[in-house]
Amino acid sequence: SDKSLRVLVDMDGVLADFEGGFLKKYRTRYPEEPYITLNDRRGFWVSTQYGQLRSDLCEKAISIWESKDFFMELDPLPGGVEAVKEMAKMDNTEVFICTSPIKHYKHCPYEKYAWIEKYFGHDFLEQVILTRDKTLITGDVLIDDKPDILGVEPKPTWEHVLFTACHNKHLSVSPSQRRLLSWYDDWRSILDSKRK
Ligand code: UMP
Repeated sequence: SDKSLRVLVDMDGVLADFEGGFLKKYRTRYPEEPYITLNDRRGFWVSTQYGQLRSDLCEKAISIWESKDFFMELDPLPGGVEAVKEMAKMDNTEVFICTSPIKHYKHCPYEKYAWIEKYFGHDFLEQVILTRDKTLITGDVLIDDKPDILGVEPKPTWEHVLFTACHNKHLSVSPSQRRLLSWYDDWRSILDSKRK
């Protein structure tokens, strides 16, 4: 068992509190508009559910994460930074943060690097993968809160472990799909089960 395990860890909704940060800034910027509590969130796309609430709220939602400082000011999710640091120190374990930037590129890619530098340090920027297609990235495990991770590669190398989030907690996933309920759940066992 000297072969390295490669773990890909998603950022928004797994390490950084995208949903909480969104709701706080949306309510501050649009105090008179209706909103969706985290408990009532369904579906990965915030903009889709806001658009269903009222059609003009789709673009108002988008305006929040397209704003300067949105990604930079996201709070870390409980236990995530500590877990990734511990993982990165384990023998035979490579960790990469694998995250999809929005196409409005003015702030998001810069702020994602700055966030990772702030919480993990400058050297950890070596571990960052920005891609809109995670199926192209080779790894043993991908820890991600998006239920359907699709792209041009029909057979990705990784096993997708679904990280529980407000928008996916009610989903009944296929029996073969494993979940990580939070960073206080047993991520070490998931990694050990993949070691060769
Ligand atoms: N995002 C949207 N619209 C939404 C919700 C999220 O564009 O309704 C963005 C935020 C992240 C990206 O930049 O999508 C999701 O990236 P991953 O978590 O899949 O890496």
